[in-house]
Amino acid sequence: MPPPSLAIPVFFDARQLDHQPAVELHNGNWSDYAEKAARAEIILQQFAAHRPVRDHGLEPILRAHSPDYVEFLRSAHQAWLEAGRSGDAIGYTWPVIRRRDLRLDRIDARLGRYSFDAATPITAGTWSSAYWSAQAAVSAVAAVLEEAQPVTFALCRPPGHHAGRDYLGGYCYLNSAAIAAAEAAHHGRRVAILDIDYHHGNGTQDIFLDSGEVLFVSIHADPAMDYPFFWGHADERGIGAGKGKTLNIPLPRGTQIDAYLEALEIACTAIVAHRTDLLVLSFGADTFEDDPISYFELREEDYALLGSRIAALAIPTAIVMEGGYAIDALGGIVTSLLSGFYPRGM
Ligand code: Q9C
Ligand code: ZN
Repeated sequence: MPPPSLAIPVFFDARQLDHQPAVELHNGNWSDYAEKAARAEIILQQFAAHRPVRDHGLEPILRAHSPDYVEFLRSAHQAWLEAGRSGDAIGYTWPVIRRRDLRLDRIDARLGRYSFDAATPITAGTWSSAYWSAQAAVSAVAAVLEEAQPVTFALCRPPGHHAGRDYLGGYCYLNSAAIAAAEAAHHGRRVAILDIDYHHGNGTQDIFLDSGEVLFVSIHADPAMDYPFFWGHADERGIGAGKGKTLNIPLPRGTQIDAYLEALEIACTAIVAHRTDLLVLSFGADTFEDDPISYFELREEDYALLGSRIAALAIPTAIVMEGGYAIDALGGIVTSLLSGFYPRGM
């Protein structure tokens, strides 16, 4: 049997490595930026080959993000330099009080308007990396739609699931999973997103919260304890046409594979009930026991169990990489997950 790397198409573009912030604000200190380019390089080493990412342009991105936010992201670092600043652009004032739609020019005002945290700097290479990360996800969905691939893997980096329609945060700029899901929905598929990153995918949830177009199911650390705190609670179930199309399953710190699989069972039931015919899996490897910023206790071999349970749904699946910061372990974790999908028998 060939290794999964030969069976599952992998999408990655080298421009995704351009984005390399120096530091982030972590628990009150400036510390080394955790979302390193090396994360992608170490995962890539697991595969004999990867497929070129096709440029689908701005159209799929604009299904999930507002035009003014996209324009901000493209131009923000240049505007930062033109304001006489150096290094990475980062906001420091957020309009949380009676927020009004003011169109301000000052770069610091725009950074506050279009972000929700201070852990997500914009560098000269950020737009290029986020753009190609999103295109990798669209390419992975296109291979499912056009080639009837049962499972594809977009090696997205920077990640995307914290980014909303008009804001960045949590190391995320463009929401690759949401963009991929909207692309599939645009092609008439019934789409669900299953988000199994350690952190709640608040951006993805927010993009689809009131639309009903896409089912969003997330298993994550209880936001009462962990980032992003303000979203991901069990009572968030969707709004208006989206009522019942958001399902959050928060779990306590210290969660191990048995309890995790019980949550996954509930998630799978919802995905089947939605009559999903295309699944986007937002995959974070930060549920790993040795992740430096997270507190679940999954072992490398557990990811094969997650993969095989999701594969047993027998729903064509585009996997989109999200977080995971135990860099040396990432290759083994991704290989373990994909081994659960292979062979697929569809
Ligand atoms: N002291 C993803 O896994 N860090 N993003 C906050 C905590 C933000 C994680 C600082 C963590 C974001 C995609
Ligand atoms: Zn995460």
